[in-house]
Amino acid sequence: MIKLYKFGPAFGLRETGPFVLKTMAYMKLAGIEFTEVVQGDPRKAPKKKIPYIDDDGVEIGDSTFILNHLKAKFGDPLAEGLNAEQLAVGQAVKVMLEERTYWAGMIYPRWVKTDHHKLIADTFFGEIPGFLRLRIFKLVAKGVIKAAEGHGITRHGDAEIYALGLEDIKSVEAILGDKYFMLGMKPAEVDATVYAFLHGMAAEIFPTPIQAYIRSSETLTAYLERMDNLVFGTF
Ligand SMILES: N[C@@H](CCC(=O)N[C@@H](CS)C(=O)NCC(=O)O)C(=O)O
Repeated sequence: MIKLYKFGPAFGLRETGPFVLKTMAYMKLAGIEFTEVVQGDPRKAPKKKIPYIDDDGVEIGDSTFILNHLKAKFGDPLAEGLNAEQLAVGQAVKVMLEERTYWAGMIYPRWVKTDHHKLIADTFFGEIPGFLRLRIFKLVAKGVIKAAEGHGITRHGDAEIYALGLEDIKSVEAILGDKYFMLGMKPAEVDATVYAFLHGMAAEIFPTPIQAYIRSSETLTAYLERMDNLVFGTF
């Protein structure tokens, strides 16, 4: 049985790692069985990031390579009936959310801004005694802030960063329109990414202009509910 290494639920979210939730959503939508293992330490992962899977002793890191492995092994049921243009739209939306919106809507408000540092430190490093906890957290946050600088998102001002994220979210909303799923009436691979990232960015506990927009959009909230029901079977 495939083992999926994840952070686990917190902050009122199904899972704190959007790339983990994407992978879970994909496997559930594709009908692939797996077990979940909590792994809070990315240094133990093959690519030093979470998620990774263990498939019969073979470890694979990175959600895209995990999905590629699963598609090679089990086929690609979520691509059935889709044409090349639809698949390309899915690919573009996926990369937008994972490589840009993620930085504007999740990394920046949670790790770069200091508003929620205590909450995050207490959640992720709760087992470390109080006097050390914030110091360890600050060390980890320093690495994330450096990565955000390298990515480039923090070269912009606060309003600019959220404006970039909002452009992306509004594009997702426009593509979704009145369809049930991003590419039509049945869920596709891109829906795993869209669901996971919207779910994370809509978290009540982390207010941002992006969160407010998602929560105020009937299209996006109905989609989130639909996907959540489909993935977690809460109909
Ligand atoms: N491209 C990777 C991204 C995974 C990722 O960024 N995971 C983050 C948590 S959301 C992580 O493990 N960060 C730890 C670190 O960078 O040290 C994927 O698709 O799986």
